[in-house]
Amino acid sequence: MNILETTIKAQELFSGFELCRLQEQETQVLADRLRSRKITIAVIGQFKRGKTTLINSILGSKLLPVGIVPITAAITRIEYAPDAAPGTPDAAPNGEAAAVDGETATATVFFTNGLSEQVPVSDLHEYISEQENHDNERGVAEVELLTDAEFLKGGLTLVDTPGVGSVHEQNSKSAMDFARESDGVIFMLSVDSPLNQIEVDFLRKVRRFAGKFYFAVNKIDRVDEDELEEYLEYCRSLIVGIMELDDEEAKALKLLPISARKGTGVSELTELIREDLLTRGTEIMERSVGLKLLEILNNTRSQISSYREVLKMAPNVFNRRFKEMSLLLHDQREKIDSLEEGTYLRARLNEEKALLTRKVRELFGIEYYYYVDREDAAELMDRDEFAAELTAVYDELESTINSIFMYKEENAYAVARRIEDLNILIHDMRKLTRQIERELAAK
Ligand SMILES: Nc1nc2c(ncn2[C@@H]2O[C@H](COP(=O)(O)OP(=O)(O)OP(=O)(O)O)[C@@H](O)[C@H]2O)c(=O)[nH]1
Ligand SMILES: [Mg+2]
Repeated sequence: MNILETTIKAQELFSGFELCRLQEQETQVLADRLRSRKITIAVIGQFKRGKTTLINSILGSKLLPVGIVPITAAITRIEYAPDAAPGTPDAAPNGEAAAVDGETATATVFFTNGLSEQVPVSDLHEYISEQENHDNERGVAEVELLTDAEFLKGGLTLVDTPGVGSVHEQNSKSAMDFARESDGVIFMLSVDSPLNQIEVDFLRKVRRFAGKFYFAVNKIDRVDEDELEEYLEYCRSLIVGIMELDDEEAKALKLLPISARKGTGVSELTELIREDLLTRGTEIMERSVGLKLLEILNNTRSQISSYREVLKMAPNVFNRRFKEMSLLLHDQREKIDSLEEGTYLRARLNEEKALLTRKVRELFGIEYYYYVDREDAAELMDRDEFAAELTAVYDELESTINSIFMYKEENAYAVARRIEDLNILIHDMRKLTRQIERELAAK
């Protein structure tokens, strides 16, 4: 069996369980990614290391805002589109990439409530930068930028992320969340600061999901050659330890000295990535999907175990929480009638789903999944339609909770049978976990 087949197998297993809809969806996304062969590489690192400057340098134009204070507050995905030519940059006197007109590249801002908006690239800073979108008050979930940069041709998505450890990191999807969605990571260090604990902790966690790491050491224009050598040696030994590299892997570890601002070393980095994608793109992708599948299986096992605990929950505790959930659903239903026509009701529906997801997690420790429709979020919906959809959402949750309730009420036999089913699911997931571990080890 290969990774794709194992992923499909996991998806089939999840599809048989109402409780595993989220996992079914996640494994579907993984399988689609493997089939599409589109690779995502995220630039990650502490704030102010020069991540955004590097991306601008790779794209050959100053599309994204950079600065001396923490800037990037939202995930920005950059993809190739042949028609989105961002104009010809003029030469800039200070050696930095020049600003471009920006009106011809296409940028779309996706908001957390599911709405989205096309904005001129020259206005992107209003959504991406921490100063202008303080504490993400605009509710930006993600930004998508389409440009015709040569490097992205062939299906590579490059992603700019907020600095790890910045006070603003938690505002939207964090770099860590995004690392889960990437196949490769360019990890940015810079010579003006030693590797610190936040970076060490981050690397330890993120090495569990990324199929490939590139370590870039930025701002080399600030030091002389000897200082650079010393810094590289220092980083190398730390990284070998953090990533638990064996002798062979340690020998192959490359640290890429660059100056994102001046452009030094950037083409060596892009060449290396291009070469890897050409010669071992599939392997990188499979490794990354395999690692993520492993993560999903492990998390789900613990989650299903907690669902099993709900079934075993003492009747008085369960009844209290069941009542609280029923009351919440009842109150929410009451509010439907007072909603005004003309607001973005579909976005409102998404907000309601998020609230219920949070509540179910809080009360029962179960991850309840709703599909949030971004595509349609901006479509106007009339009030009756909205009321019907929202009622359906409430009904569905109520019936799930009721079915747990019934299992608990019915008789000891039904509960035991249900627990038995879950044991089988856990057993099958263990088997798949071992399978995927074998496949990864063979790579
Ligand atoms: N000297 C020097 N400065 C650089 C270099 N690359 C970036 N900088 C500067 O470092 C500062 C931070 O750059 P950004 O690209 O905004 O850094 P970032 O990692 O994206 O920061 P956050 O988005 O806040 O996480 C800016 O003032 C840049 O001009 C470089 O190669 N050399
Ligand atoms: Mg940045």
